[in-house]
Amino acid sequence: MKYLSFFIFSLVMQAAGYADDGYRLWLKYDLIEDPALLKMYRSGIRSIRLQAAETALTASAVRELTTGLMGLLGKAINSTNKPASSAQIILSLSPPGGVINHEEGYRVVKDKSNIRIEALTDRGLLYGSFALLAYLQQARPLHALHLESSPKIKLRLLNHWDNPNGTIERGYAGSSLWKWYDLPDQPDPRYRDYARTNASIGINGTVVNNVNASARFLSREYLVKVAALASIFRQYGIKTYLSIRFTAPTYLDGFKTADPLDPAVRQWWKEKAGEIYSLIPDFGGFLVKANSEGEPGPQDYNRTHADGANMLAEALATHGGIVMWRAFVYKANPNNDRASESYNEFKPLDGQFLDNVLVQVKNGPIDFQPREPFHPLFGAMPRTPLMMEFQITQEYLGFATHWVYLANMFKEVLDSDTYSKGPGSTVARIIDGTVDRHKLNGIAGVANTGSDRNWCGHIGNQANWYAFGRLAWDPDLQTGFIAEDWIRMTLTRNTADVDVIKKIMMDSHEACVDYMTPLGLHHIMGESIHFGPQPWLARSGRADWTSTYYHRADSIGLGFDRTEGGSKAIGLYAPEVQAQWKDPETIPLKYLLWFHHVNWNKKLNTGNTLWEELCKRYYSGADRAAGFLKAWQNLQGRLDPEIYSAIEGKLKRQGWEAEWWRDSCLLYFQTFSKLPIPGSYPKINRSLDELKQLVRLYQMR
Ligand code: BDP
Repeated sequence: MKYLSFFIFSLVMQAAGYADDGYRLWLKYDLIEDPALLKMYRSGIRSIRLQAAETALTASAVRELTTGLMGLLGKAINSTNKPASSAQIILSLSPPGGVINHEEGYRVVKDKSNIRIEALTDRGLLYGSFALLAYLQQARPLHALHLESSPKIKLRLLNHWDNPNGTIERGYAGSSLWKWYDLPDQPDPRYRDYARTNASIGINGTVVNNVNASARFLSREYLVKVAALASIFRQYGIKTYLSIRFTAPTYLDGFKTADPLDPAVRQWWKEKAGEIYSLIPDFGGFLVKANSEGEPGPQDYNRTHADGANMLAEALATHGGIVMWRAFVYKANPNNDRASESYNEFKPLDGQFLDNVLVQVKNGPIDFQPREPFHPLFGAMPRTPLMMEFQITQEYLGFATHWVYLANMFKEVLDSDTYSKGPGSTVARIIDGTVDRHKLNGIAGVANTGSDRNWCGHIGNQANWYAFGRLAWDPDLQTGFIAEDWIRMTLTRNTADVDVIKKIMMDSHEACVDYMTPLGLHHIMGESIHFGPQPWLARSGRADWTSTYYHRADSIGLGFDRTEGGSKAIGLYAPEVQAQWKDPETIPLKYLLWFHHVNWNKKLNTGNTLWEELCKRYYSGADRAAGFLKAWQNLQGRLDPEIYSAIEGKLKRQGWEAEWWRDSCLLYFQTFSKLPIPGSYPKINRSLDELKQLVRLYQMR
């Protein structure tokens, strides 16, 4: 009721001319503007009938349909028990063995007189209802309605890096959504909107706290708070998971050890699991960052990652819970190549994990850089389900000031062929379990949400949350289609304007890579803040936290030699992949400097020398960012004014920051190449010293 009244309130506010602050994300349900279409919808949809048992999930489905249709059609569409001869939305469970063969799948069709949402389960009905609403929101014709879909990946999770004090690690959209001090007694109405939004894109799980985890989440005091969140999320088919601190027994119960082979420690985890499940019967399981960046783990007790994961897995197994053990580890060894570390530690453990353990691997071997080749573990651990970890929050892609449509980056990784079982063993087919026949499989995205009214800091980057969900459901979807769906639901249904926005989005990742880290460069950003350029960073707490470690610029050339003659990290990939990448003549230019140290004057297949190509990329990237602003400004007066100017402001900032990156990187690399920036480009009229000071300002206390 509370929710409905809020919704009506927003409708009234809108009708009164108040602008859109982005809160409603892609679930806007604004009145259909086209009179003919509105008429068609109104005559084709007059009631809703649930022809299945009422459960929490079907109740959510019906509630969402009622609210959505009220907005879209501008009139109340009630739910009824009575069959109608026509214009009814009927939600029913279809027989097993029928057209739908997946427990989360759905079918939404229009027959002669009614609209049918069919699924094997109440969860499928919920997803089908959202699919119908999305279809209507995009102003598609009723007579052509035929949607059939089922997810290819089983666990589709958000990971929140949210801390108990309300801050978010690498969060750029305000503070945490979870108000731990108010929970469990005063749940924020926003939790339901969070859950609805996730369900609308098929996300079925959420890890609510940071991987750098506080032990307090496992205390009874906090578990009760987590249970309050879980009780809301559950109504939308979302399971709740926790990141755990490996040494929790020492914090919470005075244990002297957290050794995973110690019987008392094992017993502690079993009892803890029992306690969690008594409060949260459908609890999902644990996410673990261990022996990584100072977090404790089994290696502190001379045990392996498998020992640690299996202890937890055993405690959760009787309750149906799982462990997601992260492979993001890299020892401080200045002589090693960080790109090989995680592979070297985890590959030998293949086959040693219990059945309810997944190893969660970041998309690339370093750390969520603007572009990385796929992580060499994909395809290399056939006996272990590998879960994908993408980062939706833009830690290394300009925070919430740059509009970067990450779907293209995700897709590039998902489509990469590992060749682990011959051609076609793409990363998508590894993580969905097809290649190595894993029933348990999953994908996670580090969330970009926060307490900002528009949830993501940048309204344009709401699309990344959306696209993550869509690709998690079906990694084979085309990113252009996803962008279009999102734009039509979020910004405009005008086809010409949709095209303008889609063009910006579709070039945005490539442009960002060009003005930040073109040609395979990586990890040259501002120290610790991970914002702005700092390619000159040569000293840090660890060698592999500097920039010079990665770009290796010298008087001869640029790039990290990871070939046989260098760090040999290329050898971690399948021979077919190595064959493409080992030769600087054949490697796709986007990965060139990731794997090769290339002479400044070397001619590339573009006809330019490396130096010329580098200049071209930096200038072109920054120019395109400026072009995004211009293209956007053509939309003035055609979009909601508040959304228009919010994004316009961000694009101005992005343009400025793109030039900051361009100027810093080119002036710095020029100190090695000693070559002029071709005169055809506008002259850089600031000094390297000024630019060095700039990033320092952002880092200053
Ligand atoms: C790095 C972040 C750090 C995270 C870490 C992780 O800078 O804040 O804790 O990843 O994924 O990218 O554990």
